[in-house]
Amino acid sequence: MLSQMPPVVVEGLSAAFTLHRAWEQPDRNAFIREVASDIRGLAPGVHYHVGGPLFDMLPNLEIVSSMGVGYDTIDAREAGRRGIIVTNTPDVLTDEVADLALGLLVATVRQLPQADRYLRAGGWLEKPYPLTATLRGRKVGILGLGRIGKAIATRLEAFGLDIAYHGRSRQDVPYRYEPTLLGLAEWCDVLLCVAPGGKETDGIIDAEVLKALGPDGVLINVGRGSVVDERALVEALQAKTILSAGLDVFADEPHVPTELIAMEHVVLLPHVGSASVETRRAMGQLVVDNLLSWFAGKGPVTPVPETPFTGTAFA
Ligand code: NAP
Ligand code: 8YV
Repeated sequence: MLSQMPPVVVEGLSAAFTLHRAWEQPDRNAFIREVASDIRGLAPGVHYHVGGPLFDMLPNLEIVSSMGVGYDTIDAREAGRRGIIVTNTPDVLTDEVADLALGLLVATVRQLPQADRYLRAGGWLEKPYPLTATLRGRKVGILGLGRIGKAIATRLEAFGLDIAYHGRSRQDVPYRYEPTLLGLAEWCDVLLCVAPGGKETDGIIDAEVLKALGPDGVLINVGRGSVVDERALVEALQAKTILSAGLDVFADEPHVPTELIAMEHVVLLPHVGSASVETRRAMGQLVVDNLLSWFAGKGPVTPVPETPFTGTAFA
């Protein structure tokens, strides 16, 4: 384990395997080199890049069990080339993140955190809180209609809002498909990003897309911060060429641009989409289950597409 993970993972892995706790060592890299030949499974934890250089250090590595559905910090293609399995934690967090996305959308459009701050500061004693924008009649464009995107769409239907989506392919769903992201931004006035990070999506929500979203436009991002060109977003918000943004994810977490922090008309969350006790426990259990299953010779439970299981688990 490279960085400290929740108790369910530490305890679950310690009970079944020899767990090397790299995060407790004064020199993590020296420690990894020391135990390298013993390491057959890796539970990296968060904020740790796992790719070629680390694989080079671990000649007997068979499986990387990552916590989180997004695995943009892991070079899964390189793992695949080397015959190393990568697993993630899909599905168990889908509804939790979708709930958070809807909460963030309402909070952003109706200014819930700002209104809370207003009351606490005594503003209500002076005069009512100013009227806000509305969610009514809005058209929501979802970038990334996957598991979480679909769970968000179901909730948006209940809110009575129009829905369209963009992804690399059209799906058999009752929502409008926009073949380009720019087309989606032109159509909608809420752009909701729940797309994965990585090279393919890096900065695709750029100045042009934000301009297309328009002056009443709201950006909600629960996908990855890297998908948004943060400089362009700051400029669009400062110039008010878009109305507002609700962000759960940032390009360089936990660092958030000071310009965003200084703005009153945005809602900022510290990457809490899946952060309930129950959901984090379920994610952690799946990290453990992938390793248990693999080393019992039954294959991984949830391998990522770049490293499909071909029936050669070690017993
Ligand atoms: P998923 O089922 O794999 O869905 C991802 C969707 O993104 C797919 O519909 C895919 O559609 C689309 N996509 C992939 N590459 C794209 C590209 N280059 N351009 C446009 N669309 C693209 O994954 P999920 O379970 O819904 O999770 C989605 C993401 O949410 C994760 O990768 C993670 O980054 C983020 N997430 C955030 C939190 C949080 O706490 N805020 C929690 C969980 C997950 P096509 O294949 O048709 O392109
Ligand atoms: C986690 C996430 O906060 O699943 C993801 O992709 O972004 C979040 O659920 C993160 O992976 C840390 O475990």
